[in-house]
Amino acid sequence: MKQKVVVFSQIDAEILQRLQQDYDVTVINPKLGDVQAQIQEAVVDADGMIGAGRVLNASHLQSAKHLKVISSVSVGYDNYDVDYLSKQGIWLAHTPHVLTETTADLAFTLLMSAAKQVTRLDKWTKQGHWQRTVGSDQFGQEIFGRTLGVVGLGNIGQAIARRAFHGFNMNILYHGRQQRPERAAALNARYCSLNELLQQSDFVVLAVDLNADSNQLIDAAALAQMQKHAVLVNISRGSVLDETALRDAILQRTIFAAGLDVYQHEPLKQSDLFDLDYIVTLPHVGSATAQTRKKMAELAYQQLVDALAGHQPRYLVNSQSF
Ligand code: 8YV
Repeated sequence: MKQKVVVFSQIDAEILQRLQQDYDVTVINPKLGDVQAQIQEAVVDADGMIGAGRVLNASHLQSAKHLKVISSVSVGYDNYDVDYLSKQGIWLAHTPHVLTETTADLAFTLLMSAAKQVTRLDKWTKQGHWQRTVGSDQFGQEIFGRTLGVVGLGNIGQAIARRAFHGFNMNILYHGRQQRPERAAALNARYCSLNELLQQSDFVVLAVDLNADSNQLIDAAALAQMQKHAVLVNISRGSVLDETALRDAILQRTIFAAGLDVYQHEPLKQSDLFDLDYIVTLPHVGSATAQTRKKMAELAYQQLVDALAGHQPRYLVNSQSF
């Protein structure tokens, strides 16, 4: 009898086909109505789950009596109740490393777009406002040789800092729950308090995991520490940043601009952030290239297969043995 797998979000078509060859697959389909109810029903005799971007906690999984593994097609795992999964002896696998460079590229794209006001000036030019040599209203910010503050020198934060250090000769500051001396040394990076980072940085990039310590970390008080020419970039999770406080800071011009790829509520169909020209908004596309999403799906597939065969997946969030 085939093991049962629940696919709880859209995944790569070729990977889905492979799963359907070897497992009894149920695909959760939002078009069929209440997703939570579909998941609660589908997991009753499920052995494994694969997908991303959905909250999965006790209320979704309490009927799952045979579940061995959730293989997430993501590096972030704040949408899962990890403690609950561990107590139930359910492995949670995720997909680090394969998306690091792609996401760092996107972060730097946001940094440069916000610094040089690409989206605002593109709109300005196409609307025919370019009547004479540009003035200070069209000026951007210097990047080369300036100071980058990375909040969270994890794999992605380190990759962003590498781009800044080697590509733009930037001075690197970083903050996080722990110091990373081996990573810092290669970048001539200096660990400092969050306040010092906010006060000293020309660019602040949020690259932390979302957890109890980082939730709403960048609030009005934090933003008030930043310099008027400073740029904030968020590619971590939306809840790390107080979006209302950011809106106020941009309107009051206490910071220059921001680049956002993640939001407190996603997908973001409408927001009062959208009418602010000094904020560049992207739709959570940090890892969104065909190549990287394929690598993520392949890795998540392999970790699911390994777990269902009784082998510990390579990248476990809750790596302790059960
Ligand atoms: C995922 C991400 O595509 O990997 C992550 O943590 O944020 C993205 O790369 C997204 O989480 C899927 O919903």
